[in-house]
Amino acid sequence: PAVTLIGVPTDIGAGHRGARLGPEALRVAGLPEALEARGVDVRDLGNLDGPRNPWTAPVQGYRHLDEVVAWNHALMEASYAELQAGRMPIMLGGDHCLGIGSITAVARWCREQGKDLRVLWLDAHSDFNTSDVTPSGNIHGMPVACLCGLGPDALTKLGGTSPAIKPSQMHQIGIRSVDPEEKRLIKTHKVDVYDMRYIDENGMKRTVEAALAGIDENTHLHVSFDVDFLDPSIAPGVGTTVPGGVNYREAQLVMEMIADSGRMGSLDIVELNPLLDNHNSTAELAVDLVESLFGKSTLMRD
Ligand code: DIR
Ligand code: MN
Ligand code: MN
Ligand code: MN
Repeated sequence: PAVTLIGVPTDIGAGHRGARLGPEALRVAGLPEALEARGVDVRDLGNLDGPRNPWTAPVQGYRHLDEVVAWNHALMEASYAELQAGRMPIMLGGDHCLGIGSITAVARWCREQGKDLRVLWLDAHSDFNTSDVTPSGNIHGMPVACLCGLGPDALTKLGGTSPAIKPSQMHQIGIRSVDPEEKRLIKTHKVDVYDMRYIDENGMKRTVEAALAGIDENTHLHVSFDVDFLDPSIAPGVGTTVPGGVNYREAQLVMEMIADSGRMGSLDIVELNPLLDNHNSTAELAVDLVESLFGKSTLMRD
């Protein structure tokens, strides 16, 4: 496989500053070398450019909307160009508002290629807020709603057509923090959510099987990995830790099962905040998990 790393050094959509350092922390943790060791052809595009974070208050329910649009626009173009070139884009975030640009690019490409896009959203949060219901105005809490057509035109129509995806294409695992009105939206739009209770009751194996049910050779699987999916005890380096998260073994199983599916075509790694990390250990864990996504497992299996 051929991948392209796209660094997007911004925390423009987040409630804490520091995720702008995520791309470099992932490189320092050895991400390019780890992929190369798996036999992957790696190209590192370096970091995209975009506006600085003005750190201002929300305006009509959105913080930094213009800057969020600018970053996502740049990312969408870069991601789409890599897909066109036959390479798998791996977006190194940056906060999760960048999922809008990343997935809009993938959705557009899949539409043109006649591929079925499915998104696996690994996160503690559903990220389905809108400007009317957001408790914070932080756009990293809104990307899934934007992708499904709920949000400002500048974000919902980033790729021309809106919505970029249907809620039925979105499958979320690890969820344990959803705001009250966001919960209502998730139910209304019937997003497929496997929350922590589902995982506790059914185990991670059955959870991933359910989230991947029905995929075939024509499926393009986009994995959007918010590092706060993981339990804070193993992944402290994120801005919004939520207790009761996915443990190391469960995380490794998810990644290995995705690798076994053979269908992953694009990946986001977001919300890593090195300023809150313990000597880059969260970045190192993320690199471990990406190795699993690319087929590393303890034993030889076929
Ligand atoms: C909260 C926190 N739901 C919000 N969201 C996220 O502000 O919308 N934290 N995504 O990572
Ligand atoms: Mn998120
Ligand atoms: Mn999150
Ligand atoms: Mn579905």
